[in-house]
Amino acid sequence: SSLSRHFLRNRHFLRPGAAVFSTYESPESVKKWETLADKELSRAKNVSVDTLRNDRITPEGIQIQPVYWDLNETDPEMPGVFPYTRGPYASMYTHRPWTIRQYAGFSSAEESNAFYRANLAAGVQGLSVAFDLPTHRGYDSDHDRVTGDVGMAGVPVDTLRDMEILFDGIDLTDVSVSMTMNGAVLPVMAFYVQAALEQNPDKDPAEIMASLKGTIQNDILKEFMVRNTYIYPPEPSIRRIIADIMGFTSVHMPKFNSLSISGYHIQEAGADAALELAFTIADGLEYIRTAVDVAGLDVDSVAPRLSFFWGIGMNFYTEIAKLRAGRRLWATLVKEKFQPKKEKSLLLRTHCQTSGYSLTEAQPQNNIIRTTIEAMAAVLGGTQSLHTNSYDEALALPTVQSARVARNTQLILQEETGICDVADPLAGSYFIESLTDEIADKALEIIQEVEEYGGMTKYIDSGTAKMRVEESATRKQGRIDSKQETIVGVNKYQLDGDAAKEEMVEVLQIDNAKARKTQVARMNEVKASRDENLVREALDKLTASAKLTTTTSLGDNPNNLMKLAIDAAAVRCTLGEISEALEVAWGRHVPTSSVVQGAYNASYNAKGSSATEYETVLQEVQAFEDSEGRRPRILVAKIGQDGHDRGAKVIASGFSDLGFDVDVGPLFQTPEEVAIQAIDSDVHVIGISSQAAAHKTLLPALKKELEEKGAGSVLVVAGGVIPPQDYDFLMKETQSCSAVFGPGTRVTDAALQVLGLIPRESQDGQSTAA
Ligand code: MLC
Ligand code: 5AD
Repeated sequence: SSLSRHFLRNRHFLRPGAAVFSTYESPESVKKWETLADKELSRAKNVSVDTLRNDRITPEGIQIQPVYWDLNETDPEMPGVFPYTRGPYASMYTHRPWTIRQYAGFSSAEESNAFYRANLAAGVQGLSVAFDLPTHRGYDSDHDRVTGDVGMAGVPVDTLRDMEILFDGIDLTDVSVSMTMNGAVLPVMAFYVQAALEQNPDKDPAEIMASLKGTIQNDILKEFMVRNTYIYPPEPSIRRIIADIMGFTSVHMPKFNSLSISGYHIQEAGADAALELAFTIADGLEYIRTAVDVAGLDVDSVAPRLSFFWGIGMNFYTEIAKLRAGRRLWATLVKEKFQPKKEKSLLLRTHCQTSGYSLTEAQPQNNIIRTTIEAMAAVLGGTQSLHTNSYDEALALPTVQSARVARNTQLILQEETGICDVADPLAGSYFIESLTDEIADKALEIIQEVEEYGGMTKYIDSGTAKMRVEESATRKQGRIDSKQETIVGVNKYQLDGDAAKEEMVEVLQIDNAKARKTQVARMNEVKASRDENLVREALDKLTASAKLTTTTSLGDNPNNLMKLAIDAAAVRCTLGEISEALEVAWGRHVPTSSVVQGAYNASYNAKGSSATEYETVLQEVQAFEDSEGRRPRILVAKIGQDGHDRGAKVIASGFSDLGFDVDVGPLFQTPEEVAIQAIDSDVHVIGISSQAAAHKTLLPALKKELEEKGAGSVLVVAGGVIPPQDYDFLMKETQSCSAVFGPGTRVTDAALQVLGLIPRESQDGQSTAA
C-alpha cells in the first residue's frame, strides 16, 4: 500500500552532484531524462544539463541540480518520462518558466487591446481573452435578451471588426492567444483565424494558419455540468462542433490546442479536488473517443493538442498532489484505452488559475496572500501556464492597479524566489508522494464509475454529475457557516464597523448602456458595408451542413463547420447570425434544474459543530408558518446571461433544509419572466443571484416589472458579486431590492434576515418588515 511504500522504507536521498555520483550507474529512466533534458535545453543557447549542474551555485556555495531523485531506486520516476507525474517536460522551468497568462477582457475591444499591449510590454508572455456573456451565448449586442450584459464580464465581439481591433498591433503569428469560448466557439474561432489572415494579406493563408498558436477552451461537457454558457443541445455540440474543430485544427492549425479540458469551473462550482480531477479526466477521455469514433480521426492527430485547465484553491498540498496525480492518470489511461504511438499524446499540459471562490469581499487585501499561496501550489505542481486573480475579485472586474499586483505576483515568483531552478522539487516527500497516490486512487474510482456508466456525456445527461458537484458545494457552505472551516475575515477575525470601511477598495465601474450603444453602432456600420447576398449564401451553407448526419470533421471536408464559419466571418456575418444559422438546425438547449436536499443540514450539524443558529432559524420558520398559515416561500432566480449558479444553488439547498419552500427559476431569464414566475408561484420573496455585474440594470428592471404587474409588495433581495459602492443605488436610490448579501454571508444569517423582512399578512395587512 502507499503507506508502507512511503513510511517504512529507510530512504537515502543522495544528490546527483555528490562524490558517490562518480561510481553511480544511472538507471534507464535517468538516462532517458538526461537525453531529453539536453535536447530541450540545447534549444536555448549553449545550455546543457552539465552547464546547469555546474553553474548554479548559491551564496552558501551549494550547487543546485536541475532535478533530484532517490539514488537507491532502480527505476526512479523522472520529469518528462512516463507516466509524467513529475512534469510533462524533462527540464521544466529550468529551460522555460511557465507562461504568465492573465485572463482579461474589458467592455470594449479598444480597452482590452490596450490592456493586452500594456501587459505584454510589462512581462506577460501570452494572452487570454475573456468575452462577455452575450458573446458566449451567441447573441449580438443588440439582442433584447442581453440588455444588461453587454461588456460587463468581458469583451463583446459581434463581428470580425471587433476581433481586428482586439488584436490591433499584436502579431497573431507570434503571440500565443487563449480564448475562453465554448458555446459560440465557431464564430469566435472563425473571427480569430480570419483576423490573422487579414493581418497578413500578402502571405500564404495556409502558412498563416499553420503558424497560429494558442488555445480554444471548447470544452462543452463542463458547460452542461457547471459553467452554463452552452447554446445548443449536447449531441450537436459534441458530435458536430467539437469534432469539426478538432478535425480542422489537426490539419490546418497543428500548433493550436483545440480544447482546454477544464476542471477549474468544476472546482469553482464547489467540487473537491478528487471530483474535479476525475470529471475532467473523464471529459478528456470522452473527447478522444469523439475524435476517434465520431470524426474518424487518429488518436495521435488530436491527443497531442488537448490541453488541460485546473483550478487551484487553498488546500496547498492537495492541489500540488492533484496536478501530479492528474498527469499520471491521464498518461496511464490514454495509453491503456487508445494505444497512441506518439509519446506526446500522453502528456497532460495544463493552465492553472487561482480560485475566485476562495477570495473574499471582506478585507480584500488578504486576497493577495491567498492568491500567492495558490500560485505557489500551481507552480510546485508543475503548471505550464498560470493566471493569478486580482484581489478585488469578489467585488468587480480588476482595476489597472489590482491587475498589476496580480501579474507581479507571478513575476516575483519567477524572478525573485529561485522556484524555477529545480524540476518537481517536492518529489520524494513522503507526504506529497503519498497524497499524490491517494488523490489518484480516489479520482480513478470516480473515473471508473463514469466509464462504466458509458462515459461523461451519458453521466452528465443523467444529472448525477451536476448533483455531485452541487452536493459538494452545499456541504462546503455548511462547514463554513458552522465554522468548521476557517476563512479569515469572514467567519473568524472579522473587522467591525469603521475598520471594515477602511478596508474598502476602489472598484472598476462599467457603463453598460454606453458599451452597448458603441457595439451596436459598430455592428450596424459593418452590416451597412457588406454584400448581403454573400452573407445569405454563407449562412445557408452553415445551416445546410448543420443538418447533415454524416461526419464532416475531416479537415478538408467542404462541409466542415469551422471552414464554413471562417467563410462566413470573411463576408462579415455577425456572431449572432452565425449562431442563429446553426440554431435553426439544432435548437437551443433548455436546462433542467433541481435542488440538493439534506446536504447543508448534514454538514452544518456534523459532530462537534454548534448548531444553535441553525435551530433558531428552524424555530423562526415554524413561527412564520404558525402565523401565516404557510411556510415562507422564496424564488431563487438568475436574470440575464450570467450562468454562475453555485451561489443560487447553495442558497436554494440551504433555505430548503432550513424549512423554506424553495422555487428555483431557470437560468437566463428576463426581468419580466422572473416577475411572472414569482406571481404565478405566489412567493413572498425573490432572491436574485448576480455574479456578472448586470445588477444595476437588471434589478431596477425587475422592480419595474413587479410594480407594473401589481406585485410591488413581493420582497426582492440580492446576493453575489455586488460591490458595496452599489448598495445605496440598489436599496435607496432605485429601491429595487431590500437587502444585499455579499460573498461570505452565512446562509443561516441570510435566512433570518429575509424572514424579518417579509411583510406579514396576519397583522391586518400591516407590514412588520424591518
Ligand atoms: C515549454 N516548452 C518547452 C519547455 N517548456 N520545451 C522544452 N522544454 C521545456 N521545459 C515549449 C513547449 O513544448 C511549447 O512548444 C512552448 O514551449 C510553449 O510551452 P507550453 O507548455 O505549451 O505553454 P503555453 O504555450 O503557454 O501553453 C500552455 C497550455 C495552453 C498548453 C496549457 O493550452 C494554454 O496556454 N492554455 C491557457 C488556457 C487559458 O488561458 N485559459 C483561461 C481560462 S479562464 P510547442 O512547439 O510544443 O507548442 C476561464 C474563466 C471563465 O475559463 O470561466 O471565464
Ligand atoms: N477579466 C479578468 N478576469 C476575469 N475573470 C472573469 N472575467 C474576467 C475578466 N473579464 C476571472 C475571475 C473569475 C474567473 C472565472 O476568471 O478570476 O473568477
